[in-house]
Amino acid sequence: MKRWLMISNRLPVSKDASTGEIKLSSGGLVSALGGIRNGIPKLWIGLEPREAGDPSPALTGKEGEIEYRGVPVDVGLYDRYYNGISNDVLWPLFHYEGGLVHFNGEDWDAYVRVNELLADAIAAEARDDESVWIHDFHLFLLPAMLRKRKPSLHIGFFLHIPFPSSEIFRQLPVREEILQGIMGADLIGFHDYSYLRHFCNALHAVLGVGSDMLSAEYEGRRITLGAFPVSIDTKSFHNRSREPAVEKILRRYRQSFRGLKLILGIDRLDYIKGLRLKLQSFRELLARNPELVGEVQLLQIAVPTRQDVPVYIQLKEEVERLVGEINGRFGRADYAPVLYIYNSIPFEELLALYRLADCLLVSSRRDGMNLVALEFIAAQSPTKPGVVVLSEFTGASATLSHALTINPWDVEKTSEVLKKALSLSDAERREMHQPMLKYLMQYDATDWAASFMKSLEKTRTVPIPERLM
Ligand code: GDG
Repeated sequence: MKRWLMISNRLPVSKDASTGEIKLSSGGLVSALGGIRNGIPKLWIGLEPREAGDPSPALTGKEGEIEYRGVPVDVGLYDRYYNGISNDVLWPLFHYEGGLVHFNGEDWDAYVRVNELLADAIAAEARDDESVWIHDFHLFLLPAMLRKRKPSLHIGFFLHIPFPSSEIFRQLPVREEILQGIMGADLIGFHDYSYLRHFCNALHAVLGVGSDMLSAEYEGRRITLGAFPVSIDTKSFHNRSREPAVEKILRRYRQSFRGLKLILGIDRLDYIKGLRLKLQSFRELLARNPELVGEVQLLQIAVPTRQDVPVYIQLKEEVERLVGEINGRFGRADYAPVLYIYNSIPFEELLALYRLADCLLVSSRRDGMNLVALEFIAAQSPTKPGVVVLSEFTGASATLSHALTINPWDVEKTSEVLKKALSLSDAERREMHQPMLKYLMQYDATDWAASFMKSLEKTRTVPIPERLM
């Protein structure tokens, strides 16, 4: 059986510096790829930043079906590639936050070098004709670099974040390089057709390359394009959220949240997640509906991220000021409207909260997919499921057809949708939940990966006959 090589910025595991213990990392990519169970041997290659002179061997091992192998990279170089370009240029720009972009040529050189480092490591590891699946915006240059080193490989590239409007993308000083890098792939995939459309527009505007949303011709090759919305390991989420450990936590929570309707938010504390807008909508809900004061609570888990970066520090301050303001204005001695936790929580507690909540509120300003919405649906009880209120600026809103969608910038309207969500009957909740659960059961992370890889096997870049060029 042919092996799949999966490549991402980091490995799905990390080693605790003090104890040496290997731990599975959290985050969307690990959650999606870790959920693939199909018996095909997989090797996951990712970067392993380390101090100069660190003699320890690269991290290797196996986690479920996936074997993994680290590629050591100097921490200083990694920092420029990861923080300098990936997080300070590509992340904000691809999420429409052009004002937060800080481009610098030395960081870009590091981005190029790190992509080259991975290309060398993969070329040395991969056997002829194997399929290589490259993930995300950290590795935009890798497809072309790998093709140059090993043209026999089948190279797929999948973008986990949105591809922005070409009008935004064109701002990038390295726009040609990035598109040329991606176009080294045989198959290029996005979560959603709108992202694909933006990509095609950018190809045309920047490289003058035409495409029909299905394929594009470039340097004598035909490259396949497609939308492959990511999914989750639905059955596992569904079953694990009913395990005794989760039930036990849930009983405790039901006791402490007795008599309250619960709106749940689970987000990294990132500007793309729209936490300020979320809090403003919740404030509006209470201001317009005094009868809900004392009845409804927003429980927001804000997972720390990039804690030493000024824009994230400022975001945290503003979010916490708003939490304080809402609690000060609407709180009572025995009631805090917003319960705010600046920390990540253990997986069992996350599942118990999914089951406890009446409503999940996702207010992302932009979000490639948003797996939390999918996980929430998988965890619900079929008799009295919670309702998903979902920003239309997430990839998930295109697939979760029965969620209540919001424009998070429209704070008043969002508060009305929240009120509606909290007042739905059990029958109405079921009517919304059932088709979405069915969809996720029929199309899970394994199907997502299989559909991408099947397309990749089929596409083996067809050279375009000369008479058509
Ligand atoms: C990128 C794109 C796209 C969160 N808090 C806790 C926790 N989590 C887990 C969730 C979920 C994951 O983290 C977050 O998933 P997202 O989809 O929101 O996103 P990103 O990490 O930003 O990933 C995103 C994704 O790629 C996949 O393509 O959907 O749009 O940005 O799995 O459950 N897990 C635990 N405790 C927490 O406190 N245990």
